Amino acid sequence: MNQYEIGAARVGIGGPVGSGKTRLLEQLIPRLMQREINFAVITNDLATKEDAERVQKSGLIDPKRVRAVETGACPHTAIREDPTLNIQTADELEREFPGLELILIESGGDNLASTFSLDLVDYWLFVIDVAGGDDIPRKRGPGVLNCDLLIINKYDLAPYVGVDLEQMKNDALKARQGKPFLLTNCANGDGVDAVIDLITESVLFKREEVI
Ligand SMILES: Nc1nc2c(ncn2[C@@H]2O[C@H](COP(=O)(O)OP(=O)(O)O)[C@@H](O)[C@H]2O)c(=O)[nH]1
Ligand SMILES: [Mg+2]
Repeated sequence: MNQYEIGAARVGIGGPVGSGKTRLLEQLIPRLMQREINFAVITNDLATKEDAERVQKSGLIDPKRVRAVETGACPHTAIREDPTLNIQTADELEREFPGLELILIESGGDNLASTFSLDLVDYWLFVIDVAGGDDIPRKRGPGVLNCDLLIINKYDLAPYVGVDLEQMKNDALKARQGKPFLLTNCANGDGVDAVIDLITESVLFKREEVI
């Protein structure tokens, strides 16, 4: 089996609207470049290509490596019930960029119940943010419980929204039952290297072992 038959590792990024998924992408991209990882990006939006255009125009990545999927009414449908559009787009990217190692797929912002189909991704992140409420980990939605890596973003905002970060970390620890979670500040990039380290360890190294 050669690397082209194996294909790229597909990594989903889900979570509520405004939690920082696109900002996380913008922080991941230069770091992935620096690590010389051959990657591409798919963004899902309801009825526009706004996130894809934002990433394309960022100057961080060859715009041809960024694709938009318009999901229509329900973002979770395109990542869970019928991920055909996303799978097709990922397959196209693999054909176009031989040797592609990683495809990041940003979901359209959805609620705490959204999860990714394992037909679409090998690994998925769920991004929540501190300003969205410190009770989110405690309430244990399927995203928080089932994702491979929970990201608690915007920790810089904790003092401004009266959130006790230690309590939030304890709740996350309990809810995750041994599965990982990380705190990030995607406004300035704090914590993002640790996100890449985990993705690399969990899916990229495994892929290399198969090749
Ligand atoms: N203060 C702060 N703002 C952030 C952080 N991450 C994202 N933002 C801001 O939150 C807003 C929503 O982020 P965006 O990435 O568009 O969210 P998405 O809807 O999940 O893709 C933007 O104005 C970001 O600049 C963070 O860690 N701290
Ligand atoms: Mg977005």
